[in-house]
Amino acid sequence: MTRYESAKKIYAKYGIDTDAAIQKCKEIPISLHCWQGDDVSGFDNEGTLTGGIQTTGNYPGKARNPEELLADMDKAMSLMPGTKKINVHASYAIFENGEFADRDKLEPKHFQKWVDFAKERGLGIDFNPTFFSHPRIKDGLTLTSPDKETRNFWIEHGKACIRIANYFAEETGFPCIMNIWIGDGFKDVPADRMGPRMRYKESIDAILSEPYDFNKVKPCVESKVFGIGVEAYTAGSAEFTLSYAAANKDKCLPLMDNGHYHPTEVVSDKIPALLCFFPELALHITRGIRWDSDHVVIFDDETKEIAQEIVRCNAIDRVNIALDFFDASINRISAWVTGFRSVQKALLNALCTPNAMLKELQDTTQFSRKMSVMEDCKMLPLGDIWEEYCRQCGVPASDYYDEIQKYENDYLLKRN
Ligand code: RNT
Ligand code: ZN
Repeated sequence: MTRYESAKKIYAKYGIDTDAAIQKCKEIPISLHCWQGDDVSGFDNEGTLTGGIQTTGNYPGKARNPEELLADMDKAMSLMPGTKKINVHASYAIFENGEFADRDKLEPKHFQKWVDFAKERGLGIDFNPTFFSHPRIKDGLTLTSPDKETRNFWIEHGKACIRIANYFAEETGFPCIMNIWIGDGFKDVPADRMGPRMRYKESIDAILSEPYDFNKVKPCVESKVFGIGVEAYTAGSAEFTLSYAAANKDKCLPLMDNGHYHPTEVVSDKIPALLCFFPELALHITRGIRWDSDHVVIFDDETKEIAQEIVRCNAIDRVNIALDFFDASINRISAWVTGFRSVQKALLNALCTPNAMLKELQDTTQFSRKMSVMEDCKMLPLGDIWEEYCRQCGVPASDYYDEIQKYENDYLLKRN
């Protein structure tokens, strides 16, 4: 008997069909963020990263242009089991020689290379307007700026991005999740908290007045509790964005980034709360550490619990999963691969959990037994299921770093 066959028997005792779990896991799309590959630099300007986010570290080999970034994404994806989408930021527009369009003037053609790349690989594309790292940000503000011209510039950017998101959906045949996140906020105690939020609300209204088919283009609003340099206040707080999404359910979704809440709040608990009200929602899966929201995702308790809730709530088709982290202190391809695989492990683990049995124990108030079964489940041979899953997907189940090390030696180290 192989290790998989023996593991399969053990899981069967809990009523779990591991073949079905593997099959299901293969089908859940996870959106791979392009911005891990170049420390969120983008291609449209030379300036520094702003908006309250930061990358730290200067590991060699960062992608310097579209060719390198796409090659690196390909390498990373070759080590990831399961279904991928790619997640592109507007600052990653690819201009032909000498050409340039500012963010308010971006057009679908500036993203044609991304579409070609996605189509050749059968991938969907998600999209993000980029409201950071740009000279038109006035005093740290974009859509909330008291200056009308500044606001309008960014509204035009948002509208241009809806048109581009629509182009992605049309070309790839997959819906495009288009996430609105702004870093607007204040370092110190504001004198007016509501004003910027009212302007933000009106600005999102204006962006979403651009026509789109909500089945194809799915705008989201992402909240954040604070950013670097905007410690006292962010306009797009949790209450603001969630209320906006709730009040505009016919045209946008709430997006939760699990690095954007107070440290003892957990997104795993918020998922089932939101599912009671929203047909669909979106996630940025990340790993928060103290003040930072963007560490590489690992196979830790909260990642497992997020996946558990998606599976337990039977919400695989209702939760749009994307990754969002950026670490410049380690091999960037390894960061992508480890993060993506961690979410896959968490999903596989959730699919291999006897949820119906555990729910029954809860509903019949057998809490001691429920606890003991939950603890037993932690010792089940998930590694053997993972091994089989990776085998079927044609990727290594472990030791994937050797492959990355080789790529580093052959390509990355030659970039500096
Ligand atoms: C920042 C938000 C946002 C960004 C990306 C690059 O805190 O999480 O989603 O990370 O848009
Ligand atoms: Zn995010």
